[in-house]
Amino acid sequence: MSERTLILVKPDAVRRGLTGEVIRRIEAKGFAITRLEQRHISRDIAEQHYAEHADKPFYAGLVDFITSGPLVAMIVEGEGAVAGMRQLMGATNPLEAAPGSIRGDYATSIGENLVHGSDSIDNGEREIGLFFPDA
Ligand code: DAT
Ligand code: MG
Repeated sequence: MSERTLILVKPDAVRRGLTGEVIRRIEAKGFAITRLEQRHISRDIAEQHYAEHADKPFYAGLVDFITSGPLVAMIVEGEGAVAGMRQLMGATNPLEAAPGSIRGDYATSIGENLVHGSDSIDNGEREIGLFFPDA
């Protein structure tokens, strides 16, 4: 079934010049990028995006980080796109992410792990509604 997922190239990846590499991997896999925009998000959007983590000790740092510079937001679509993008991204902790995944190949810090991808179809639709309300 074709699905939609929200992908973010986080500010660390934009700063490091890895936006093109992330896009290349998504395209090479065969998923479609149907919306793409670079933007610097507000704290309000960041807090809504990460609302499920509001009670975690890392939440304040997470909001600071995701608003620390421009990010690139995308809607990615395709068969199994939610789980497929999680595979391309690798585990949340880059030190545990498999080599060959984006986090496994390019990151070491759990706080600055380069990419976001929705973890379920429902969360994907919620996050797409937040970033691309007209999509
Ligand atoms: P994911 O981004 O793989 O979906 P998540 O939803 O559990 O992971 O957490 C959201 C982000 O919060 C994650 O990408 C990085 C940050 N984070 C998670 N666990 C953390 C921790 N133990 N310390 C610092 N930051 C953390
Ligand atoms: Mg998550």
